[in-house]
Amino acid sequence: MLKALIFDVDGTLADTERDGHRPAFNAAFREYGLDWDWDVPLYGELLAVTGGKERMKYYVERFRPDYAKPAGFDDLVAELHKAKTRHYTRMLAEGGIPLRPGVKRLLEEARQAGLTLAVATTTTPENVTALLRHSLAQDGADWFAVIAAGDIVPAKKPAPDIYVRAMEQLGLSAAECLAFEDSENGIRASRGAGLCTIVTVNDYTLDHDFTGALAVLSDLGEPDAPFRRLDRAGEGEQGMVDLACMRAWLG
Ligand code: XBP
Ligand code: MG
Repeated sequence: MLKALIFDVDGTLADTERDGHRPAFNAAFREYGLDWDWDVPLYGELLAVTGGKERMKYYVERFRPDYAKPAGFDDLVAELHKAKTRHYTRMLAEGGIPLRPGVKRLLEEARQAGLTLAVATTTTPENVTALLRHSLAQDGADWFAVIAAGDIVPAKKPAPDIYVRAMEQLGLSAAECLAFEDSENGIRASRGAGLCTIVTVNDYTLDHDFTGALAVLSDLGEPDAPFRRLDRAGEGEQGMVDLACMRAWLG
């Protein structure tokens, strides 16, 4: 019995990584006088690690053996991350990043049908509320009964913890929820929490392993621009993810 939809944010609700988080990181690096610059392909590699602070540390370890870490490096990373969040939320407020095809339509339909909406993401809570306010609706954050985000669980995706936390807060079991993800780390987290998962891919995640997905799609689809189904079970299928479609896939 489907009662709630739980959404990942980055890459799933909107294509925030390449033209949102990435330039926001670079702006923070410039602000702090660092010569770090994350271009589009490098950022794709860095996405292997979820969480902005964790990603910066991974970059230094893996790509900058020349960089001499100062004493209090963790504090510097925390400061850089605050600056990055400031740049990112400003970018959203200034022009925003549009929601992906079908997202607003599905959220509206689900609300009208009385389904509960939730978020389970690695990103910082301010980033989620800014995206929902500027790209969904002024009261967009209020559409969601639960926003589970950022550091509230120590183990980030691919660990299932953030989904487990969201379901605890919803008071629902995995059988009553459906997850939406865009990445391999994301589906490992949602499947690890026992959730059926619909995947919408993006340029960074096209080649990821989505074993166990209910369906892998180009996007959620709109009436005049249907999704293309990419997984073997339904390859070639076209349509629009709505309640009837989700229920049919869930059987
Ligand atoms: C999102 C992330 C985040 C964002 C940056 O992953 O990996 O790290 O890139 O957010 P997911 P912060 O979509 O799987 O939740 O800088 O706020 O951590
Ligand atoms: Mg994602």
